[in-house]
Amino acid sequence: MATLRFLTAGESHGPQLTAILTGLPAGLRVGAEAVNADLARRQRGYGRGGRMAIEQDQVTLTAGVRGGQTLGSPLALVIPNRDWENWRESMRIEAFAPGTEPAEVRLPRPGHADLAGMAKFGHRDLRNVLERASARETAARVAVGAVCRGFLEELGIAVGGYVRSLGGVVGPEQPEASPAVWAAARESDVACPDEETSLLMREAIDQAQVAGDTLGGWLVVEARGVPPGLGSCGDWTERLDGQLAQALMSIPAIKAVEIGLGSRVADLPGSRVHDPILPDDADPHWPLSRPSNHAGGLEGGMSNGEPIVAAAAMKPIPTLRHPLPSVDLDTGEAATAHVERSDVCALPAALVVAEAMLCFVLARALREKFGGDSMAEVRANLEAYRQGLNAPWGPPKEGARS
Ligand code: EPS
Repeated sequence: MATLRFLTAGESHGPQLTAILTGLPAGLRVGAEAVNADLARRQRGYGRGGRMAIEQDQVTLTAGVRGGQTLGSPLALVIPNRDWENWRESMRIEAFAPGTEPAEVRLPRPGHADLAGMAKFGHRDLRNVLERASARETAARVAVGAVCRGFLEELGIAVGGYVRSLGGVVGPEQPEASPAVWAAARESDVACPDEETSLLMREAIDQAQVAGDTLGGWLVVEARGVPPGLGSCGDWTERLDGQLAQALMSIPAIKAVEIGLGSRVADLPGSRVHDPILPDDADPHWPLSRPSNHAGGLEGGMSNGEPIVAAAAMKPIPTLRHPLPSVDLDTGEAATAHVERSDVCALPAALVVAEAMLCFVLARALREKFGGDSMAEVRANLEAYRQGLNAPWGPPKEGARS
């Protein structure tokens, strides 16, 4: 079935993260090396806490691959948590013997899942909420995204991104969907392609750390080489912009998503928002060009052949070393929120997660449009579609062809 889906399981301090990805065609080259490269990128980043010194994320592929290629069966990916060694007792799978229960977390952190999760699941110990709400889960998404990235690359589609602003420090405007910008961002430990801005961002993180505070920012994710016509205007669930917004918004701590010009469209007249369509015979299969890409590559819920450009705003991490007011759930009295080891800023990591989600959403849309059970079939279907885009477009008018 050409429906791409994935599930993840695993607690932050449990034994491992597990992901299952179904719906890939057979014959896609997959290996731990490419997955581990993205996992390593997600772990880097100025402002991470002590946890990243413990973890060295490495994937094991345990199903769906033979001889370095997918079989067409579900893929299973496992990432052990090295920190599990330190949590074996308090995170044990088996029942706690009476009298050996670990100390409970009872001081909900404003901005975290603690309070709502307690109400929802009926947990006393907030650790039962925070273990899964933790962004540790995103390592599994990055593993899935890396496999999807490999699928996209085989079809000539590249995905990258960068950090546009961090803690209010805004970098200079960057050229759109530029592999050089993506490469420069990969060299920076704040994922910013501009060196001077990177220094200022690091300073902002240092200051936040001293103040016991945390920082967020804006990240940008982009894709080049996406064929027009992915997604659909036919049904609200099929709109690719809606799917992308949901995928990015589902990343922990993301509070806003923009596509193309984003919220700026609200204040501009249509003549300055919409991208003109000009004749241009550089590509015989698509003989037109767009002098601007304010739409971010998406019109009517479909890809339009231009680069996909989306941005996401991450809020500052809610675990504060100088905690905010909260309520002690044992007494109902005013207290300060729970404090535990955490990150000052995880924006560079969130960028890698956002790239992974973009890879997944595009791979799913390609699977839906082009089907196929083997890579050869997918490639042939995509190629036939591209050939069919030849101008003049559209089926011939009745009686126009003899
Ligand atoms: C997180 C808290 C920190 C982060 C963690 C997310 O972990 P710990 O509580 O073990 O110090 O480092 O992120 C990861 C473990 C990761 O792999 O990204 C949280 O509370 O969300």
